[in-house]
Amino acid sequence: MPSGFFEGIEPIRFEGADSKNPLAFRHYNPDEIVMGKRMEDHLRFAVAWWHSFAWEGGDPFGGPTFERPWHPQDDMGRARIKADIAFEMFEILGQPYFCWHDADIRPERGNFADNLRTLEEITDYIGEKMQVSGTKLLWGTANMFSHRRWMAGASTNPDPDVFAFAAATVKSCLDATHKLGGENYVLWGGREGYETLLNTDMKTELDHMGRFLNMVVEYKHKIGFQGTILVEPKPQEPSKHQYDYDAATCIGFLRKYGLENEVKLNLEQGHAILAGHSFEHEIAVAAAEGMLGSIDMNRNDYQSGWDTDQFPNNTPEVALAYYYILNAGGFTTGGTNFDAKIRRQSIDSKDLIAAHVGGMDICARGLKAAAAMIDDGGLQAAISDRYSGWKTPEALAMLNSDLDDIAAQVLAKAINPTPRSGRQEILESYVNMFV
Ligand code: XLS
Ligand code: NI
Ligand code: NI
Repeated sequence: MPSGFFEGIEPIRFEGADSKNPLAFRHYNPDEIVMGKRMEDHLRFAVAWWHSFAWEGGDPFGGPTFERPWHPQDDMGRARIKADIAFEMFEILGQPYFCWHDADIRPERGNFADNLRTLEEITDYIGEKMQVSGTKLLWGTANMFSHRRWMAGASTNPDPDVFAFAAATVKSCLDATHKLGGENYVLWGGREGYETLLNTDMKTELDHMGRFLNMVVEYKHKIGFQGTILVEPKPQEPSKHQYDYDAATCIGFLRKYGLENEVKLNLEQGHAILAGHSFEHEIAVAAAEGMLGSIDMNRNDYQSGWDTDQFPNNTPEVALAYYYILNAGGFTTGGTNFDAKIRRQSIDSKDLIAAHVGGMDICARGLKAAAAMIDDGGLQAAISDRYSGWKTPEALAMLNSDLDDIAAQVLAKAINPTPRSGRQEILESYVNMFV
C-alpha cells in the first residue's frame, strides 16, 4: 500500500524536448544510446537520503518547515516509514541508485551499541526493499560531523575515544554498505580540520587521518568489499580549514600515506566552487591521476558563498563536467549523486520530485552536449594543434637532455619563440554551439 505521500504523481516518463510538463523528462531517456552506452549507464543517478528525507528544512534562523510523516526522526517505526516513502520516490523517478549516511536512515541513540543495532535493523529492511525494487546502493557513508561527539573531528580528534568511536562507526557502515551490495564507500571529513591552530597539532591530526584511512582500506580487503573507497574534498564548512581541501590536496595526502592505488575521489560541484576552482578543473585533476571516482552534482548559490547544495540547472557547467568525465572514460563504480536539497520553502512532495526530474534532465542534456563535442572533436583538435610542436623528435629529445645542452642549442640555432594565440574566445564560442 503506497503511503499517499506522493499522491497524484505518476512515474516520470520521457516526453521529449518540447514537453512543458515539469514532471516529465525532456532529455533523460534512460535507454537512449550515447557514445555506445545507455544514458542511464553513463549517468548512474543517485538520490541522497540525507537531503531528501533527513533534512527537515531548518536554517540558522528557523526550525523545520517540511513536517513530513516520518518526523520527528527519533523512532525506528518512523525510520521505516521514511524508507517506505524513499522507495516510493525511487520508483517514481526511476533513478537506479541512492546513497545514505548511517544517521539518515536510523535514529541517533547516543551510544554505539544502540546505533549498531538500529543500523543493522534498518539496513536489513532497506535490503528487502532493494530486492523488490531493483534500486541499488551507489555508496554508503558515516555521518561523523553532526553529533556533538564529533565537534573536534572524528579520526583527527584529540581524544582517542572519539577516534575509537569513529573506527567502530566506519566499520559498521562499511559492513552495512557491503551487505547491501554498495558500489562505493565515501569518507567526507567535514570536521577533519581545525578552527584555530592555537589548539591544534596539525601534524598529529594528519598522521591519524592517514592511519585511519589505511585501516578502512585494510578492513575493506578483510571483508572482501569490492567497491571503491572514495574521499570527498571540500575546503571548509563546517570546519574553517578542512584537510581534504580540494582534489590536488587529497591526491598529495593519499600519496603520502600510500593510498594512491586504493582510494579515489568523490568530487562535488559546489565544493569545487568553494575551493576557488571550476568543477571541470577538479574532474580533470582527478582524471589526470586516475583517481576520478564519482561525483556529487549539486551547485552553490554563487553570491552567498556557502554550500547551499542546490540542484544543478546550468547546462554549460554540467556539459563541461561530463565532457571531462567522458574523456576520462566515464564512470566505473561511480555515478552522479544529487547531494542536493530543495529550498526551505519548497514544502510540497511535488517539489522533491520536480527537483530531481530537473536535475536528471539537465545532466542528460549536458551529457548529450558533451558527447556531441567529443564526436565533433573540435576541442581535441585545438589542443593537439596547440601542442603539435612537442611531436617533433627534437622537442622530445629535449626532455632527456639538460640545461647546458639546451642552452647551447638555443645559441646555436638562434631559437626565438613566436607567440601564438591561445584562442580562448573562439573555443568558448565553440562550446556554446553545443550547449
Ligand atoms: C557535505 C558533503 C556531504 C557528503 C557526504 O558538504 O557534501 O554531503 O557528500 O557526507
Ligand atoms: Ni557538500
Ligand atoms: Ni557531497
